[in-house]
Amino acid sequence: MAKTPAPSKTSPDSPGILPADIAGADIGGESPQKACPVPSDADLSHSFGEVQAEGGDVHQTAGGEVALLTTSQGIPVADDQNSLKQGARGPSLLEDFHFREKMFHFDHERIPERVVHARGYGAHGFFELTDSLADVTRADVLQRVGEKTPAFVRFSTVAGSKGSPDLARDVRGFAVKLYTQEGNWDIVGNNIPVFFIQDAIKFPDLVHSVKPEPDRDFPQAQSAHDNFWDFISLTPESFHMVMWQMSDRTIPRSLRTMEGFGVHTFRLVDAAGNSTFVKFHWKPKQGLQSVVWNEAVKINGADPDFHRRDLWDAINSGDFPEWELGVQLFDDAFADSFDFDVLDATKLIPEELVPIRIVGRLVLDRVVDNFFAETEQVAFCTQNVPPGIDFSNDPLLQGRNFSYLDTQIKRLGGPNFTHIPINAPKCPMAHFQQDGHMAMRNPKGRVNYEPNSWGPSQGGPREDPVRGFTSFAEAADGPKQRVRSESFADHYSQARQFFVSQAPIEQKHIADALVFELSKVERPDIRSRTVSHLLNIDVTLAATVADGLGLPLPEAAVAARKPIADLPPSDKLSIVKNGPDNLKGRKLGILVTDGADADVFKALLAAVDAEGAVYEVVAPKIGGVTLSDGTTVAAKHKVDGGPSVLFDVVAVVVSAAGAAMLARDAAAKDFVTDAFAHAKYIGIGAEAEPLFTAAGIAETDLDEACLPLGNAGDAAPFLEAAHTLRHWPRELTVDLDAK
Ligand code: HDD
Repeated sequence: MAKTPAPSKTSPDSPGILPADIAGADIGGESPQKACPVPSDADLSHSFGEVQAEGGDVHQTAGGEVALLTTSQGIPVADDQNSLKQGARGPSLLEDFHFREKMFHFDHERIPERVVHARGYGAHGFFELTDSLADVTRADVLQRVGEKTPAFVRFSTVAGSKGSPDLARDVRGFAVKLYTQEGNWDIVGNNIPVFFIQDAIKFPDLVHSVKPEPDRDFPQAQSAHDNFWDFISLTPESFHMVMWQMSDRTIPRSLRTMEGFGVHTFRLVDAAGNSTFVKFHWKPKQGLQSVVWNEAVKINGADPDFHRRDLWDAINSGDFPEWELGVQLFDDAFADSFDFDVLDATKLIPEELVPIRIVGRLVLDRVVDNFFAETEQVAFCTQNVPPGIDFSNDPLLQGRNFSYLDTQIKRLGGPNFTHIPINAPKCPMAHFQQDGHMAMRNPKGRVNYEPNSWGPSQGGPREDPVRGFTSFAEAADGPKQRVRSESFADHYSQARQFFVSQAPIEQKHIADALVFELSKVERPDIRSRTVSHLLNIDVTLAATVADGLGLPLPEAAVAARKPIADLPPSDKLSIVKNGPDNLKGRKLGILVTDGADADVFKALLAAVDAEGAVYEVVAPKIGGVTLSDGTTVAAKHKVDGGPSVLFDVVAVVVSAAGAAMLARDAAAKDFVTDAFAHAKYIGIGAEAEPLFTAAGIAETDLDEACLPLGNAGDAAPFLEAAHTLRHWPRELTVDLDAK
């Protein structure tokens, strides 16, 4: 008879959490004051305490009191390591309700990802009003200066799946939910103030074209393919947005360094029913900043979570990102006199024409407790507006108002998604809606209809014609027809205005991006048709792109409206002209080896601190290095795990032996060649030269953004010089397209 092995068990008490002080080094591998807090025992017992409060029992272990593990029916679990079997080596038993329940729940863990904006990252915060808009709206949230309203924001890419990389060239969603005292207000915007299409009926086509092609299911998170450019080149109205998409706006350095826009024209409505048109803007206090394309491609490999990690780290270190809320207010007279239709979402109103009034600030100061519960389940709907805010007739907005509610029902499984805490209003609410899947908030009593005659105490809520939402009484009349208004017909003038508003280096990036994208398009006729539109925007741009593709210059596309206007440049449309002038919140990467100059290293840390910046140490071994004075420094990254693309500014502080060793290491050479190619400020320690030489950067290549770090006194001036973040003239010397 075969021997039956003894049943084995592993301890359910091993928590798998490492002690917080595991590094044991003198100096940490990253800015110590910025490090994410490691959960303490107290934090953990707190969260277990909450589970316990929901009905869990407690259980004594060697480590103290913990919550008792139960099934979701509350039945205490004795063994969560082994399924129930007929004998130790026998068949598993259907009777094992604990196994079946656990597996059933796991099998149903996923919900459909969003059809667009699937990859996103959210955080909590607040909105504070700094200038009352009581003069133009009755909206409660916009009345009292100094009042804070809880907020949740979700940033996203559009085309990629939930697991796609953060640095895809893509529009970023910027969706804000304000939990006002008169209901939730969702401003579901993007980081670009215009959109590809004018009518919502084209949205499924636009999205189908940019998503992976249906037969092969690639490319993922890319617009660089035939279907997208086929659709775009047949949709002239998209070309203004295409200019933005091909600019560095779609490869932001951080979610914290992007603007947000409500895009559409909305209405503010006062108590007397008067309406003022409004466009919403979020202006980052951190300044605008983007990466360059070659960097974006490499960041996607080095850290596909670059943006979410950045936001998480910033908030957890107390560096709370902040945006100002700006409004452009205008009346019918302006709308009538404006060159474009304010209902056309492919157009913006330049700030020079209607200045922005700053009325509030949005601060993100708390990360989520649970990604799924909050970021994944949050449901934004453009239709969520409180009394005092209303829609315009923009046909894109009108269509969105249907789509968002509809999609949430599918995605979150039923009409009760407003019962999920992240979606529930934080003000009182009462209505007669009832039942449905997963109803969590169930009214008591007999009455579930109105009117009823059960009196104030039993009869339930009643409407209030004064406090309640009333739509702006806009008169509308006209034949039913499927038409596009003539006033939407100018597709190129603002595209041209955007292009001429860019700094020369930004114009070069737009041309490079177009060449890159179209070089991935297989059909020459699609490339050519795209360039035919560019000819209506800027002849030099079109010629540069055609040349970059090796394509004969086609005829210009026929414009629906002529002449194409030569609008004045608007500096606010450029990133470079609106960038930061300091290093606050920026990251220095310091490449070190054993024996590196301790004085320089410590002076760098002090300078980083003074700048309000952060640093991370990159070293040959993750265990760290010993500096010239014997101080040990833990590394945050091993050299090949910490490429320079992860940093805004880099410094190389190495010993002579260290430089000689790194000069033979491909990843270390990439560290400096990439930093150089991406026009970054580089601090060069006294012994570092052999690494640069080995990387192909000769002494004669070094420019004014390659600064010496010969002694401790060089550290602060180096970081001071780096305030502009990039030395753009260098790009023209390292890029073949520019030569
Ligand atoms: Fe949309 C999601 C922004 C046009 C239909 N959209 C979605 C999100 C943002 C935007 C930020 C993600 C929200 C989140 O984080 O959960 N969408 C925009 C902007 C648009 C726009 C700024 C143009 C001005 N969208 C648009 C149109 C339609 C949709 C024209 C359909 C008629 N959008 C959706 C959607 C999504 C969505 C299918 C997918 C997931 C979701 O709503 O919750 O309903």
